[in-house]
Amino acid sequence: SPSFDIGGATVYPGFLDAKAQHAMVADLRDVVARAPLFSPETRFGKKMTVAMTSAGRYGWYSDRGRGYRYEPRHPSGNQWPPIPDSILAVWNAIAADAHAPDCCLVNFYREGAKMGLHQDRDETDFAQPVVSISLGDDGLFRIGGSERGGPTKSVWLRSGDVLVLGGAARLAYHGIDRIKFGTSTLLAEGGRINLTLRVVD
Ligand code: MD3
Ligand code: FE
Repeated sequence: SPSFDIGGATVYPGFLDAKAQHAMVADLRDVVARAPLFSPETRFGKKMTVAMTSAGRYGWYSDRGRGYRYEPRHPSGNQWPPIPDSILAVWNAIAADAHAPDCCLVNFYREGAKMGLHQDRDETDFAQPVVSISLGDDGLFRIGGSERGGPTKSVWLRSGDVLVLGGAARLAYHGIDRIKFGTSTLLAEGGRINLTLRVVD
């Protein structure tokens, strides 16, 4: 399917059909059963509005004081569950030449949740891309350059869309300004899921 560029990122609209999306949601229900969603606190002790969990060798974690980092275990003390094959298949279709991902961060946006502009730079090799998969309600994605305060562009990400962040876009500032709650029937409970596949180390 045709792709387009936004701020150096490549968007593949409708990369996943309805059947593939439902299969992925079923796999994610197993991930969340083994590694329950939690809302991390920033370094400053402010609770994030997005609920998260992870799959893979590493998971993303943050708490007051120490801030953002990757951890080999869920806060329960258990290892993160493996990344489901349905999700790895997207990486293999789009980023086959890159290293294998060792983290799939699962972001769950309930009504009113958002994510401020930030860079992802806790990984060791910025030559490795990040692949993002959107499921459920529409989300307004914003991307700028590699310096804070520069111009930004926005695009609505819809269920089944896939985004690849490579090259200069890998260090771009980006975030989710808002979601349009109730725009998709994929999730019975409503809301938006974003998966990001990453190479941590
Ligand atoms: C650009 N997630 O988890 S996905 C994140 O929709 C994150 O939940 C957003 O930003 C979400 O860190 C945006 C698109 C995305 C993901 C990773 C990137 C864009 C990116 C890494 C580098 C540059
Ligand atoms: Fe990010």
